[in-house]
Amino acid sequence: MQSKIEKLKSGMLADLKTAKSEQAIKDVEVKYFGKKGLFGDIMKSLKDLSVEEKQTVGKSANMAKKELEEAVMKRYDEIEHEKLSAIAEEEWIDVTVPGKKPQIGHRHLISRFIDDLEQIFAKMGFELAEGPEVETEEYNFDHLNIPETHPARDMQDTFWIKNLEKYVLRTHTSPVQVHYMQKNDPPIRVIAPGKTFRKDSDATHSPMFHQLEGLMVDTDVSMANLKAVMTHALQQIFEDSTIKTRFRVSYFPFVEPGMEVDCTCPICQGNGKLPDGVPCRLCKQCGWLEIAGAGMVHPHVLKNAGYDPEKYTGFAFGMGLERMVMIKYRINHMRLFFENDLRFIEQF
Ligand code: FA5
Repeated sequence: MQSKIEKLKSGMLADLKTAKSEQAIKDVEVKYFGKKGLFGDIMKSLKDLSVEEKQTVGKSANMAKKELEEAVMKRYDEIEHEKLSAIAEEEWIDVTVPGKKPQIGHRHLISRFIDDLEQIFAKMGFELAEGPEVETEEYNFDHLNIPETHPARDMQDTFWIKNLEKYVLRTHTSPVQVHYMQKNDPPIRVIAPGKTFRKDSDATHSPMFHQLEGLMVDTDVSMANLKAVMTHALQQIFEDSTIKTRFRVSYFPFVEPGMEVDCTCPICQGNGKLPDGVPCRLCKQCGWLEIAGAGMVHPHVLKNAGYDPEKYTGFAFGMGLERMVMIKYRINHMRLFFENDLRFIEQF
């Protein structure tokens, strides 16, 4: 009987050794400890033994069972360990490898320039105004004193909205003047930065570009105010307090008188040449750069907005923002702003 127990024990230990999965261990358990298992057979045969034999054989049978149960638990642990080792082998991570730095973007150069302008004008008491980019012909032209037959409509070659008669992509930010004046009473001091659209495309012109409109209306606003605001703003923009401005007569139907605002070239300080005598390429040696259109708000425009032109006067100006950024950062082609080449964008 003793040798039977020993044989059964070594048989079960050998089976456990070859069991390679949890299910295989369970099968071994059933084979030996199950209802009809081999261990059960031995226990059943105990009844045919004498009392003394029953005691010794029963004792060694129980000890063998206990040992085998421990062997089963140990085999389960081994299988679990093998499983985890295989996973660790396959899915290991080298925590010493340096991490990949996430690429952090930033706002576009033009957006940041608009932020700066908002700050500069806010300090002079200018609030922000907005208007739609898809504009009616009425606001883009008529309210600004540009009638249907006026040559200015040809000057600003326009994108018309298909199937929406009389709607255009605004060609300038000036319509915001009228929208704002219709909704607000004087005194007014606002700027309106935003996108504008024209059928243009070359090194200094793009079909979509940005302008910043300025408008100040009160009972006694004069050109002196316009000059002071423009000069201070340009000195802040180019971070150069020696910048001077000059006004040249020009024509915009919505202002009277109308003018172009020039400022001294921030590269050659208005000298036309650099300190070492090299001719200034930016201003083409003339010492001045054209920066904005401006003028005193035309009485018809004040009237279209519901203001009494006998009582109120105002100035307005409109700057092309890409042009100013090109001057400030020495950028030589407008296309660079909008082709989304990161090598360009990341420089700023
Ligand atoms: C105007 O658009 C007037 N609304 C400005 C104005 C406002 C005058 C208030 C008087 C009172 P102009 O067409 O000149 O003006 O355009 C102003 C600026 O926009 C130009 O000096 C130029 O810098 C910029 N600009 C015009 N067309 C383009 C374009 N296609 N691409 C980039 N910038 C442009």
